[in-house]
Amino acid sequence: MTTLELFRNTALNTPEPIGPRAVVMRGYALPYVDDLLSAIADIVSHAPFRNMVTPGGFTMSVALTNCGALGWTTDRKGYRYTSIDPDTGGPWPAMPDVFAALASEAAAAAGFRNFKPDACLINRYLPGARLSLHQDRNERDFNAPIVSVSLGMSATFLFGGHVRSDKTAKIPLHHGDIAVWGEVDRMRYHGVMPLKDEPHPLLSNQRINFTFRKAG
Ligand code: MD3
Ligand code: FE
Repeated sequence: MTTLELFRNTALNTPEPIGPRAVVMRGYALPYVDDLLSAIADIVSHAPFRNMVTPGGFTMSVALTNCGALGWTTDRKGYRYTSIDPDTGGPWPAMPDVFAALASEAAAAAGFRNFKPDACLINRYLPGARLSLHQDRNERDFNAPIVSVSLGMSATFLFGGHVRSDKTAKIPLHHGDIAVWGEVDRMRYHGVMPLKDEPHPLLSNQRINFTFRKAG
């Protein structure tokens, strides 16, 4: 085994703490990439990515869709979870078994037992897209963790504190990385810096991020 393989293998098995109850697991999703991408293709064929409008009237640079019983949406009336896709008028596509299994396994590896997400928000970033500093506070259950899977182009994740003006740490997120956070880290402010145009071999000029939540 080469040094690089040893290093990668170590990184894969050792969660990297970014907060008291927040970790990044480098490459954790790599064995699932093919399954994840074919599942996404199916989801997007039923519920396409779209750029939603915020309550303040701005169109988001990140395009999104959802799968699972509940999906996160925004419009001029506010942010919320709905069981109906406002664009299709039908339910969001079901959460594929491979998604739920990976989310639950990653949560357990980070010390959160019995995580059963009912919502998966899928974000798509093209070069220049960003996510400004925010808290995830539309879920009904703040006791459950959130699991995030990154695919495609790398991004710089901003990890802040409990007040918007708190200093932020910059954490690179690469293809295959999984982040898990809960408890004392659950309400931290966070965001994503504008994506650089550095194409990925598998996903070209896209970054896709899934966040698994217990929303209902
Ligand atoms: C939050 N998505 O959809 S998840 C979102 O990459 C969202 O698309 C981002 O924020 C994205 O609401 C970031 C990654 C993440 C990782 C660790 C965290 C968010 C975190 C720790 C505490 C709070
Ligand atoms: Fe968020």
